[in-house]
Amino acid sequence: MSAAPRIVVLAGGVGGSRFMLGVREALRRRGIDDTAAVLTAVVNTGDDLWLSGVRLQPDVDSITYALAGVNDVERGWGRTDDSERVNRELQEWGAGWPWFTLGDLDLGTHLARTGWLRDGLTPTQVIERMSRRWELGARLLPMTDAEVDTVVVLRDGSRLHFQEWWTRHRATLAPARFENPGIAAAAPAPGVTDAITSADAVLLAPSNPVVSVGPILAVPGIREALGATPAPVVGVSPIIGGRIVRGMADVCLTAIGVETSASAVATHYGTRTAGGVLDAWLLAEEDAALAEEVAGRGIRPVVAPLWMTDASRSAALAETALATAGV
Ligand code: FO1
Repeated sequence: MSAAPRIVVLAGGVGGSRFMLGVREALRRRGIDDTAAVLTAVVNTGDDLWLSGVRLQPDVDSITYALAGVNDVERGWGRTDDSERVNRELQEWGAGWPWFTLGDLDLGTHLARTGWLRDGLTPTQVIERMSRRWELGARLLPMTDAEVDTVVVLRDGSRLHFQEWWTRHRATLAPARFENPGIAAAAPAPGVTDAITSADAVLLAPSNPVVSVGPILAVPGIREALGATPAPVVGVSPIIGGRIVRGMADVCLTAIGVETSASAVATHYGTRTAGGVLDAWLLAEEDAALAEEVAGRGIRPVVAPLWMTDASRSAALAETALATAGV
């Protein structure tokens, strides 16, 4: 392929950020300077929430901050070198959630976003505007402009926002299911289906299959675009050696009846030849024994090192994903 390949990544927060950094770096190593012209992330917005009058988009912000190099790498969310003066003041007022920290710099992002939303800009337009501040080297699109924040329904029928379940209860309350109210009537954000159907490769980041990639696939039209695209669709397992890499995805998988294994997640996504979304699946070397099972589901297994512990490993993984897609 002579022209730079057009790549679409379906992405959640931490796994999505690291993988996007890897794909951007892999493209740069191929001599592609204007990566923003060819690399698009379709980002989960199911984690979004309103808090203290501002709109938060955790996965969008994680990816933006990571690509800008201003993210708090250790914590996995928010800005590096942030302070919490405003947060303490909010606590004094009894506003917001005592278990949920809003950093001062991060709050600047939420205030700017909320102001523009109130001015009538769509989330897509706000993200486009926010992407201009830094050289991100990628185009970020929300999966949808509709508000479809994830609700966790517990076994006793009570309902709570995903962020309360995740950050306050650390996913210890057994969920019966996850819902995204309004998603059945939501549309993909402008540009999403076009990006997928005109891509040369579509990659599923190693993000939470249930609450990150799940909501993206649940937006009517996105699955169809994945089914229709001539581009190969390659997924990266978020499970390494039978364990989740970080976060509490295992609880989410158990809730929807999927085992925490690289092959079970591939089976959950399914093969494109039978209404699923995958052509190929990258498994960790630790899970090489599961490759045959994945192949048996009609998905091409590719065994590769999956740990994204530094920029060079992330780039190598991204290069393997691109090569698997034939670009
Ligand atoms: N995660 C936490 O565990 N505790 C927090 O106080 C917290 C604050 C926070 C603020 C802004 C933001 O964008 C993300 C934040 N996160 C926090 C991360 C977030 O809750 C989740 O890790 C993701 O939504 C899951 O992908």
